[in-house]
Amino acid sequence: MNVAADRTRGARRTTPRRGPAAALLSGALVLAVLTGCSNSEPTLPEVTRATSADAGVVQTAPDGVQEITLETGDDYAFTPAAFTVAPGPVRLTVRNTAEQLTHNFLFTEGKGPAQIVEQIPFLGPGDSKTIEFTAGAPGDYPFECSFHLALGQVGTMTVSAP
Ligand SMILES: [Cu+2]
Repeated sequence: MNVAADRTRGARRTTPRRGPAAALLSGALVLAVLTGCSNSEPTLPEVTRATSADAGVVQTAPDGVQEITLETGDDYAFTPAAFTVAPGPVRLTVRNTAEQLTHNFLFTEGKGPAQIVEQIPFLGPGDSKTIEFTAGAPGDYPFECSFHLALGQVGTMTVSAP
């Protein structure tokens, strides 16, 4: 325990008891502060999540498959929201570091040059799931978390030209 804390405890011990008037006054101050706070507009959680170093890095596994890991959390974002792979097999992991939010991952229907049907239908807090698919025609493949599509949880996978 540090010295400052000890000093505070000592001071509290020697403080004379306050009367009911003082208690009422401090209660009124607390109310005033709370009322002040309630004026602020509700906002979406900030993206303060720290992303792991491996997120978004496309690597080739020993079996020759391209691997990439995306992260999401207690916000409405994929990190990174954009990445590029070469045509060929892809092993994509989505890691949900959230304590509260459940997400999913799917390629947006009817948007890319071809439909990639593999998806992660449900990714609970703390879960990490992997799908494998083949990246075919070059172009941009939009993906989304359909639970939070309205909150802008989307991204784009680009398949480069061969
Ligand atoms: Cu989501």
